[in-house]
Amino acid sequence: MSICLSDETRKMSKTKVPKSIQPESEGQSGLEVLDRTETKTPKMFAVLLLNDDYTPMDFVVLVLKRFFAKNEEEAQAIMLDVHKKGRGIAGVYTLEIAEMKVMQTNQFSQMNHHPLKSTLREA
Ligand code: TYC
Repeated sequence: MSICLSDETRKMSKTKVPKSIQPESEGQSGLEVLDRTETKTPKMFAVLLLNDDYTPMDFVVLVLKRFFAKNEEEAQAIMLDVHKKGRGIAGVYTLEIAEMKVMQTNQFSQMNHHPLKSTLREA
């Protein structure tokens, strides 16, 4: 069984939960006591932007602002880094969010007839 826990509580995995804050035992309440060692921090994934020779720099900056919540200066810096090095990190997210960002980026680029592509890498 899993439960939604705060980040603080996640870090406490394997620590014993004091009796005073444990739910009543199964017999009394019908609920089983939660095994907190089962909760894990999620894997994180970097969304990478790939360089190409044709996508306008302004369009890459727009993508970084629109889908990756970057401000103008951050977006310019990431775009130039990708332009010079061939690829670079647009943002780091859990798997489902990272997959959504890749889809949004690639679809928006295609809609605007630019070859810009993004991809995923475990962080
Ligand atoms: N290299 C592109 C140009 O010179 C700009 C660019 C930057 C394209 C980053 C893609 O991910 C990219 N117009």
